[in-house]
Parts: sequence; structure tokens; C-alpha cells
Amino acid sequence: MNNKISLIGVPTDVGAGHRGSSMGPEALRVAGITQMLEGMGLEVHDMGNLHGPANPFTAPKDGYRHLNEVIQWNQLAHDAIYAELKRGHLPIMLGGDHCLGAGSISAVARYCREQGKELRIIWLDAHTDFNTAEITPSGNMHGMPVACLFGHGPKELVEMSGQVPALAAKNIYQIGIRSVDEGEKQFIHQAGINVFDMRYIDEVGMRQTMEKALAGLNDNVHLHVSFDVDFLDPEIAPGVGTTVRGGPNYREAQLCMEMIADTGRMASLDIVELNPALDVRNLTANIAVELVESLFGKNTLVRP
Ligand code: 4U7
Ligand code: MN
Ligand code: MN
Ligand code: MN
Repeated sequence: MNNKISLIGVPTDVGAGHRGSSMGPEALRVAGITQMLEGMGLEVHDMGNLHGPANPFTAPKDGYRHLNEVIQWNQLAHDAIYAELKRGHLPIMLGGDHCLGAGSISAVARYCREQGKELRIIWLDAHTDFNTAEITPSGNMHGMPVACLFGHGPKELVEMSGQVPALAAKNIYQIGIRSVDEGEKQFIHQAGINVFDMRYIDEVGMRQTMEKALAGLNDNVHLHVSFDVDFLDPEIAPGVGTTVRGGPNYREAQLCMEMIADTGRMASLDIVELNPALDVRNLTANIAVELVESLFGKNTLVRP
């Protein structure tokens, strides 16, 4: 794996219904993300935080809340992540709410297209994030990035990667899903996306789920992980705006991360939706950092 890491803080909550995920980047730093990565022998470049528009905290208009602010922040994230990929670093986006998935993954898709690489996204989340202005129950754009990447949404986000749609169904596997809105269900089905929901994980276990999601990787695959912290069960990760009970426990989440690490293919990462205003003594940030350590290959024993 690439040993040059770039941390990019993107302090937004413009896509969320609760204020506070804009404090996520600093909470991850306070939880020691840099020291943890350095301790694993990696070279860490903390690029600091991007600067974008403030949160006006206004009501949704035509199905979107804060559309202009969301577009501006996503363009900034896209440009910063693309620049780090271009110079051969592994970018870690410290969110910020998950509306940033549109810009982040657009940058990765653009880079993969240019390099002739195949892209596989592992989307760890309680939610599918496949809403559109027509079907959203909230207008919150952190519930829409996947729809944008599949060509449904505001032009600026849909076209950000330089190709519409930015993704095809075979590029993405969603894991941990347990909250899908009525309109989203139909859409996800039509798009043909691979969704491993909690029922599936309960029935076959995390091991077989991840074996499927990671099957067929080769040297030419760029693996991107989009880690929405609400993927985790709220009992271990209360510091998020949109908790849904019945998520992976610590051990299941750790196995998921370890199996991704074992592939040696991860080349970019988003950590999003951490909300320090709703956390308890930075617990959720600490757990996120521990799990990211597993994602980068922390092993208890020497394994074959
Ligand atoms: B997250 C929701 F209605 N689906 O659209 C919506 F349940 O990035 C939640 O996954 C979206 O945290 C959650 O508002 C977005 C809701
Ligand atoms: Mn999400
Ligand atoms: Mn979520
Ligand atoms: Mn959320």
C-alpha cells in the first residue's frame, strides 16, 4: 500500500440536518489520527482544513437544503483530493457530512479514468444515500451523494467527475445498510447496486459479506472506502446526527476493516458524519481512529 498519506479536513455540516459535523476534522486530530498513522510507519501530510461557505441553516428550496453551499464545498473537496491523488498520495478526507461523498468520489473516478484503473467503492453506512430532490424526506444533501454519482441530482454535482454517470453499479458495494427511504428503495433496485444490508450480514456474517464485496480485486483496482461513522451501532458510536439501531458491533466492524486491509488495495478514504457536538468525551472519534488503524493493517498477531 501507498505509504504517503494526505489528510484533508473538510469542515462542513451544510448537507446535514444537525449542526456539528463541521467539527469532525478537529475531533479526529484530537483523537490522534496523525500519530496513529505515523505509528504504523506511514508518512503523514496534514494539509489542514479547506475553507468554504458558512452554514446559513435555512429551509430546503425545491428539494435541496443549502444547494449552493453544498456545490461549493464539493468542488473544493474534489479539487483538493484530485491534487493529492495526482501527486501519488493516499488522500484521507476528514469530514464533514456525507454530501462530500459526491465531490470526493468524483475526484477518485476522474483519477481512475485518467490512469486506466478500475474503481471499487466500499460504502460503509446505515443509509444508501440515494435520495433525489423529488423523493427526499428531508432535503438534506448528505442523503444524496450516491444518486448524484449515478447521474441523478444537480448538474454541478452530477458532472463533477467529467463523466455522467460517474459510477456504474459494478463499482460500488454498500455494507451495513438499515435505513432506506421508500423512494430510495425503488431507485436502488433499478440502479442494480450491490447492497449488503444488516439482515444479510446477520444471516451470513461479516466474513462472507466482505468476501463478496472484495471478490475479484486485482492489481489494477483502486479501492476507495467511504466510511460514514453511522455505519457503526450507536451503542459504540453515539456521536453522529443520524443514528440507526442495529448496526455492526465493534468486533464486526473491526473484521470488516481488517479484511479491507488484507487486500492491500485501499487507495483513498473518506471519514464522514462524525458529529462531536453529539459525542461523549470524543468516544466516537476515538473509535473511528481505532477502526481506521485496523483499516491500515493493524494486526494482533503476525498472520500469514
Ligand atoms: B447519511 C435520510 F430520511 N435518508 O435523506 C435523509 F432517513 O450521510 C437520512 O447516510 C440521510 O448520514 C442520512 O434525510 C445521510 C432520512
Ligand atoms: Mn452517509
Ligand atoms: Mn449514514
Ligand atoms: Mn448521518
